[in-house]
Amino acid sequence: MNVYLVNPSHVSFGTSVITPRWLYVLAAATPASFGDPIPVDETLSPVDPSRIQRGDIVGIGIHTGNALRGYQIGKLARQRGAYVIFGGIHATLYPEEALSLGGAHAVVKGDGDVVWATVLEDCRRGAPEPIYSGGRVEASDFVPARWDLVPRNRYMWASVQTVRGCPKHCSFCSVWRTDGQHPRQPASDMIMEEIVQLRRLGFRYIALADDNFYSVTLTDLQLASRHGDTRRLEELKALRAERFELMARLALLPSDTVFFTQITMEAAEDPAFLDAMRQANIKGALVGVESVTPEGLKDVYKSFNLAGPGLVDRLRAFRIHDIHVLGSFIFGLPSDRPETFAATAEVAQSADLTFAQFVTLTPFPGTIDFSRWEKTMESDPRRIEGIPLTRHWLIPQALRPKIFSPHPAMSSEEIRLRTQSVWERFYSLGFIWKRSRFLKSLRGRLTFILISKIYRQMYADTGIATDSARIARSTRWARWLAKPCRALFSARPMPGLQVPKPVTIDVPVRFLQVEGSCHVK
Ligand code: B12
Ligand code: SF4
Repeated sequence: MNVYLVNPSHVSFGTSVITPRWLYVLAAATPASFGDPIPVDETLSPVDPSRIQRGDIVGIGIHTGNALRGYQIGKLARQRGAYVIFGGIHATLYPEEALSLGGAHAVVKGDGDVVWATVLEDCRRGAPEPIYSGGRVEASDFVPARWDLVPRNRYMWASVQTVRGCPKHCSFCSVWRTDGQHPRQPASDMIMEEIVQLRRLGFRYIALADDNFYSVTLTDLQLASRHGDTRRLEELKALRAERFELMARLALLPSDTVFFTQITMEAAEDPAFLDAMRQANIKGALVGVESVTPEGLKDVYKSFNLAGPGLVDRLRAFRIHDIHVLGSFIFGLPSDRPETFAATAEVAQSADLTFAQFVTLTPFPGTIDFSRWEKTMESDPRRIEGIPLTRHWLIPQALRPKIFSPHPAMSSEEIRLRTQSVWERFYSLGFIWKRSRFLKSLRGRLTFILISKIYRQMYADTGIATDSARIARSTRWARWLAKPCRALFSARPMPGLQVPKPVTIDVPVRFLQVEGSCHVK
């Protein structure tokens, strides 16, 4: 009996950007008595159904974008007599769908780290339950990934997680609802062991698959202090101290290690934190800028971001600390107007961003935006292949429309075209060349141009492309460039590398003026 873990994708490139972390976490959560699970990442190559035998167990992890392909695989595997188990964010939100359309015997809702072993045992007994609640496991129960099973020389970046959950509540995001608002940070020992294992294997680019690396803000500390909430204050200070301790240990790794994370722009308030990031070789971060207007920020419940000149200063603060920013912007917010596009392009250009992405507001399941949109669509009779637009992920890929939230002042086509023109402008040769000036050598600058163009091209699939011809063109382009690009990211394996020892640190804390007294030390 084999255990297969399948990451579905309708396109395969032979090579991929980031390791799908869940594959290697669930592999590690598989008890030894089941043997080594077989990870299959379809972004590399499609699953071969003929290898699946009666009695095998096939675990399939889905997000909304790859759910339909996951269901195809589930049905195929079930026809071949395997037990089929679904998990992942989409299965967590729509367990019934995987059971009725994906051939699932069982669905795991939430984290798989702990419950996976029970599911496997139940399958072995021939009695899986339809639904398992994995819940939100404590950070101390996070399972470190089994990187010994990762195929060699296929990925540019590996992925390690240092925090699950985010205290914010942005309207377009499902993370705070599924992963919760309490940051769960595993001990630095586990994180360091994984990273060292990856360096031993020849990875030096590591994406931190974090929801929000800046888990505690100075405002959080200030509020807890002001409310006299000592317990909360101590908890927050401990979380903050853990961040600094982790970063101090990351700084002890070989200096050519490159980390990339996701973070709110609030971190710009905290130079000590940015300094620690620089020392830890966190060279880049995705920052959700979302909107350059106060109204836009309000639309998405993100008023903790800044707009106007303060915004440019905040973004530049990262660059001043040598942290490159991938700025993420959303178009199609209710308060957006035609002039918002040019204003956004201007900010993206003047804020020293290294890369930027411009996405259109998409109502993802599990979000506040989705619930609202679903309600407004109740009376919409439109169907594609009999499927209502509110279940767009079930529409075959070739016919699937790009979903736009209805806008009070612009048509979807206008939003699409204007978004496209901002992409074209930001990634025009002249602007990329200008942005590459932080690199000294001509070779470095030319490589930067190549990477910028690849990024822009690859993004066409998940970002703004709407017609299948364009997606096919982008896919061909990306496939052609993927291999040479991967070579840029490969590194010499370091089999002898040891895990840096724990460090004791003094957590730098700016004194906060709280109604005349300084509470936080
Ligand atoms: C890192 C990350 C990325 C990275 C890397 C993706 C990759 N290849 O791994 C990048 C930046 C490339 C990325 C891109 C995108 N992402 Co993303 N990403 C994340 C993030 C922050 C962490 C994912 C992760 O690795 N977690 C660590 C692993 C261990 O956790 P996990 O995947 O949840 O798996 C656990 C459980 O779900 C469960 N489980 C998972 N699978 C299975 C399977 C079985 C059988 C079982 C039993 C259990 C199980 O057990 C696991 C261990 O507990 C999540 C947020 C989140 N908190 O999930 C968003 C998230 C998954 N991304 C999201 C989105 C929207 C995207 C994009 C579409 C963004 C865009 N507009 O382009 C693209 C899509 C890319 C693609 N085609 O896959 C959404 C998905 C929403 C949805 N309903 O589908 C999320 C939830 C963020 C959000 N804002 O809401 N992403
Ligand atoms: S978008 Fe970012 S900051 Fe907002 S809730 Fe999601 S993870 Fe948190």
